[in-house]
Amino acid sequence: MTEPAAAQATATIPQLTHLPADTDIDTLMTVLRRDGAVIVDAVLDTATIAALRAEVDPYIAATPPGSDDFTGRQTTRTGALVARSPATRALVMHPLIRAAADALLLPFCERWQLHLTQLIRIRPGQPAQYIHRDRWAWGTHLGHLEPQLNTIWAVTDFTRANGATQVVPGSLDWPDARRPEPHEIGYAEMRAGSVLVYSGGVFHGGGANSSDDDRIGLNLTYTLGWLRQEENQYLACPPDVARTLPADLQAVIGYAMGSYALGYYTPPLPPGQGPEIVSPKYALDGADGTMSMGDTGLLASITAAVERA
Ligand SMILES: O=C(O)CCC(=O)C(=O)O
Repeated sequence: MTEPAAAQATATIPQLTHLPADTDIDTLMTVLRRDGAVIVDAVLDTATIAALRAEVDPYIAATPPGSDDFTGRQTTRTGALVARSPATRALVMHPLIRAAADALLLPFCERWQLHLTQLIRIRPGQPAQYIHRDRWAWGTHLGHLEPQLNTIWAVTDFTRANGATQVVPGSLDWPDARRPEPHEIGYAEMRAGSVLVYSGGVFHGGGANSSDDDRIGLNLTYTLGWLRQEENQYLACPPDVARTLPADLQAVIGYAMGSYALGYYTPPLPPGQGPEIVSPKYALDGADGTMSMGDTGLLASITAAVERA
């Protein structure tokens, strides 16, 4: 018997791989490297999501929609979440995501860093977003190295109807100019508390929301320590706020050297009243005013890499 056209179309939609919350990192990386994206189910419980929403909902409610088609005229994007939302901080530092960032990004840098924090609320009536690669934030200058690890935490359920992220599994090695056919596009359908993990190279975009409800995702992304961050963390989380954070989070948002010589500063004080050439960490604790571009471990790491090359 011939299947109706609608059933055939459904059958050919690519499916994203779902892994359990206790997945090991090797399994996650195998799928991520193959498909460019993977969903880890049920990582957060309802109490954690409720605590997050209590912090961020007032900011989301006050955020106006985008003013162009890419950001979405029926989509709101709310940032500065490290500063605004303590519950977000635990997700930025989630052990599974940090392990994935180590595996994906450390081959190309001495340190990785936070790239952006953004609550993306896709509202009813929002059409599907242009399918793109997030690595195009840096244009097409980066060749084939992997610059970015991305997550979207499902704050609400993600369904095909309410705007689940469109993802093209297996598109990592596509030329930039290739456009996906409808049958090549999958949908990151997942329950609230799950997380879509995807690379900077996979083709994807926000989905169309044909439902009556908002779809809310918490986009937390990471990049190589030597690249410009998409959300300027020094303005979004200035020293007075960053000073109150744990040291490992301070370093991840950027208050650390990106490599031996990347990111130092000199406090612009009168002659003799402050140090010269110190790590940005000095702006938080003033602890080590010794003139140094970075720590000797970073210098040794670069020297060893140069000698191997
Ligand atoms: O919200 C989503 O599902 C994806 C959004 C996205 O890819 C973007 O805004 O760059």
